[in-house]
Amino acid sequence: MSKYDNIPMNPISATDFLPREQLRKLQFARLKATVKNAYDHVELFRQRMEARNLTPDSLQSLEDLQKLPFSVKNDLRDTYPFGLFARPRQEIVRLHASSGTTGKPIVVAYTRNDLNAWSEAAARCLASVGVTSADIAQVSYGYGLFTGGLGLHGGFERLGAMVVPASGGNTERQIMLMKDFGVTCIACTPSYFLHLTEQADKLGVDLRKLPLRLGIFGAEPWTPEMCRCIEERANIRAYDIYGLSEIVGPGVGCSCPEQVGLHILEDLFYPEIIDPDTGEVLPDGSEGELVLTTLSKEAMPMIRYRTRDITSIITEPCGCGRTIRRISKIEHRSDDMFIIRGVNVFPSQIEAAILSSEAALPIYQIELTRSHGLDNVTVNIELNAATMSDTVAGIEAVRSRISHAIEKTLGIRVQLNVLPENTIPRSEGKAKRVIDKRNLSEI
Ligand code: DLL
Repeated sequence: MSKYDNIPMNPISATDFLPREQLRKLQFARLKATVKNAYDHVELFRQRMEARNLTPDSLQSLEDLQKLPFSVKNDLRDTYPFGLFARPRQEIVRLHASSGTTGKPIVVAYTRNDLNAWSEAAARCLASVGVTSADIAQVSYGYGLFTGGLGLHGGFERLGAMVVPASGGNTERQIMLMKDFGVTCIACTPSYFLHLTEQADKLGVDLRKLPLRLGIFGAEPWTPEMCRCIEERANIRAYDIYGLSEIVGPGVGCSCPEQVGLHILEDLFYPEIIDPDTGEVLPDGSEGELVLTTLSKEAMPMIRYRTRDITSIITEPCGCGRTIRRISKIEHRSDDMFIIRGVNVFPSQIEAAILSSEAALPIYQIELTRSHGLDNVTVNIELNAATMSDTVAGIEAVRSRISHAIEKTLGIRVQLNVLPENTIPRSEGKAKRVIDKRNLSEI
């Protein structure tokens, strides 16, 4: 039986399969309308284009997009709260916001058409992994200003699935709902799902025996090793969904049953990969920073938005037949990286190493400290009852195995602390992997 036998084709997916030439025509028409909307209604975009002697008519082909200036997260902060809106207040029907690290959140807006387009985008993502109206879908992303809850909710409803709007938290109740309602599909962060599996074990609920068959995980970087760990623990297929508030929320792209990379809904979001240092556009296949341009947003068009997410465009056609291109799994952001003794380190490398060495749950936190101008990294990893040994020698053996795996991956030795169960705080949303205790003014 092929992995597509259980996935009926939904008419909503038609655009995923457009011939490339037709798709490019659609993209260009939408790009022109988007740039005109931004130029006519958003002062920041108009000023930046004028500074380069550009008008919307300067766009003669899709490639001309490269002439336009980038936008960045600070543009949303500098124009807080409503400075990037391209539509009058009366046409805006929803706001979302994403908490920044520097106090004020960034605010994003949607017209009625934007909300419809968003739920359709989320629905296309869900349809591509086989969600149908027969599914019972628990949405355990937070509802509220965060786009996760309401975004996935809209997608599932658009497909006609029966939605359980559980929101994040109250883990015991989540498990009860899953069991009592016969939930077939769950949407939450991968780290929260891992926590759900842990709690289910404690409550004596065997997730593997429930009707749960697939998970829609995203909102944070996670490794293929973590994906396999989740799939085995709950006997489900774990799919990856990507998005960011500035562009729309969840629904920018999603994996498919092939589970290699994520298809970007290219008719709605135009992807480019750039060198994060020079801003130069890189050819397909090269790793760099993902830049996205919205092609249908009315309330808040975004032109060449630098996401800080590191990925590459996959050029090979996908076995699922979709013509919209894929990006490789996003395992890190350009601002996630830290440099330890001259070596560039991403938290995801540590996660992969932990999971390659032990059958332990990847519950870990990375602590950065600085002394005498040198950065140090300490990895705290929690072992559960099954992996934790009763003897000091046993614990030391586990510690040494993980430590070696990390050293092999990073090429440097790090301090590793093995902690007992339940010492690292669990998150209901995005996991906080790195605690940065460095005083960065100390050099
Ligand atoms: O996290 C939107 C979302 C909600 C996506 C639910 C998927 C599911 P923000 O809070 O604005 O929006 O955070 C966006 O999260 O730039 C990435 O760094 C990271 N991210 C989102 N999805 C993924 C993913 C939502 N599948 C930021 N893999 C993005 C890796 C992801 N990182």
